Amino acid sequence: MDAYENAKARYEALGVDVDAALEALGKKAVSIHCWQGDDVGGFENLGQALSGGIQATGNYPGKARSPQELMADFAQAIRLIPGKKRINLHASYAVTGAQAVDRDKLEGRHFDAWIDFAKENDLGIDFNPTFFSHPLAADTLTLSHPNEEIRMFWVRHGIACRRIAAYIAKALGQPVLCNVWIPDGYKDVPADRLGPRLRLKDSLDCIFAQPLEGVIDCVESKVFGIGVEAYTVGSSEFYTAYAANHKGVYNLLDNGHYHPTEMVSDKMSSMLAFFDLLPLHVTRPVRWDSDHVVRLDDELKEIALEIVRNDALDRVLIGLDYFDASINRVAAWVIGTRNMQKALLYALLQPHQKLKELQEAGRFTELMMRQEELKTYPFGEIWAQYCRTMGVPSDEKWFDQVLAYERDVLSLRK
Ligand code: RNT
Ligand code: ZN
Repeated sequence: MDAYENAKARYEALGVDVDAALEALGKKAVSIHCWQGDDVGGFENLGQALSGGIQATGNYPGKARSPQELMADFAQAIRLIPGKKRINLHASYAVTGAQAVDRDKLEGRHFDAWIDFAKENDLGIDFNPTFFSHPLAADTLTLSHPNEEIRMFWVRHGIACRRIAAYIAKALGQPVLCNVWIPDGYKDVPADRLGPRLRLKDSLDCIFAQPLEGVIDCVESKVFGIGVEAYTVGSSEFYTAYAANHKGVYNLLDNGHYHPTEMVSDKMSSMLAFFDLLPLHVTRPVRWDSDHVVRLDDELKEIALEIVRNDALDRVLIGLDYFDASINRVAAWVIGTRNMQKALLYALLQPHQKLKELQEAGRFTELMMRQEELKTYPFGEIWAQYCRTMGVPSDEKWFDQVLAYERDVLSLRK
């Protein structure tokens, strides 16, 4: 018996349907963020450093400097990633040619190049308004800004972006997730916490006023950012309550956006109990919201387990969100995305019904024993088989292609 058949037989002895697991994995799209390719730079040439309390550190050579380069790099990455993929765009990646278009004036047509790219590469698209790296976001205040003119500029940006998302959804014939994350907050102890939150509430009401076909709206909370350590307007409670009170607006969980001992894997079921959809930003926080490349670590597996064991593959919208400028950026995409998929497969290969029954029956010794034994089941052989059937390298050999791409393309960028 070959290694795959052998591995399959071991899972089947537990009652796991391996073919069904592979089929489910092949159907589940992962939304890959475009911004790993250029350190969240975008194409606007506003002369703005990355702002909003987030940071990409490192200076590995070869980052994409234009839409053409970013698309080529992304296309190279997805050749090495099995299964269904989406691309997650930010408004700052508009392709406007020689003409500069300010954020509140952006239109769907400025994303035509991305729509073509998505069609050529069989990708879905997700979208994000960009509330940072802009002169009017210099105070780290946007939708909660006390200055009405500035606040309304950002409201117009939010509305423009939802229209863009609807335009893309129509062009692709499938829904687009449109995610609002704002950096707003204060460095030090505020004198008024409620005022900014009421302004944010009003801004969101304006942005979401019109229902738009094909758009799935969501809001992303955060605990703190660099330079805004004391107070974040869009906190977890704020957005959870906002989404609960606005049908059609969902609460996105980014697993870098909580205190380090809080686990998103533990929050997901609470969201699933009240919302039909749950969007995620999967990242890897190292001591803070550092957005390191996603590794196949315990929390990633636990997140995947929550998706699978709650039968929520269709309800949880998986997006990645990290940006590491210290390593090859194409490799960063491939490593992180393959890890997300590996975690899903790991979760799909567990006898969940049996494990739940052990919990219900209070048989915790056996439950622990089984959970631990499962960790050393021959999951790698099943993953390799999945990659082979999807026509991508099944092991570290994919890296040869990244090295060749670095030699022939990335290293020529000066
Ligand atoms: C920031 C949020 C947000 C951004 C991207 C670029 O802390 O996680 O999602 O990372 O929109
Ligand atoms: Zn995020």
